[in-house]
Amino acid sequence: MALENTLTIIKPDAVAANNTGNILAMIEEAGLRVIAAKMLHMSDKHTEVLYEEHKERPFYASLAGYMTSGPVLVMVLEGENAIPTLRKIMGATIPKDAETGTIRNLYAEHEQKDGALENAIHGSDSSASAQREIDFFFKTNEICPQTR
Ligand code: FUP
Repeated sequence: MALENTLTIIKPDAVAANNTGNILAMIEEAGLRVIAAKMLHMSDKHTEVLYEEHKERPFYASLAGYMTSGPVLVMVLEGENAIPTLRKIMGATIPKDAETGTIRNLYAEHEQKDGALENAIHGSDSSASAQREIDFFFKTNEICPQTR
């Protein structure tokens, strides 16, 4: 078991639907701890950096429109195997394929709107991505690891 940090974003659809607390409860129940948090309205630049690997994909424009459509809650989570633990409770990228009881199954729209896939939550997919994403959204002194 390894103590890891990962980055999560509660996306604009889930914030707008007032599901922030429900999703946070699932994150905490999974044994993950919030060690940094901020609400922000993502810009096109934020989206480009977060989703740099998707920049050339046909869905990028709808993804950027979605991610900049409303405020998000960005957090650093700490826990044993935090990266796969979060990915497991998120469920599959496409909400209608997400396993029953996962965050995307419970809190994301199962039908795509205007081609945009709105799936409630982001979680880093590897330790390299987690480090890159945490460094992009947070300064070192904004991260508060557990001390008691
Ligand atoms: P995930 O790691 O589960 O967030 O999935 P990806 O990195 O593959 O996708 C990132 C985001 O791109 C998704 F959250 C939604 C969007 N996307 C689409 O809109 N259409 C697709 O076909 C794939 C991804």
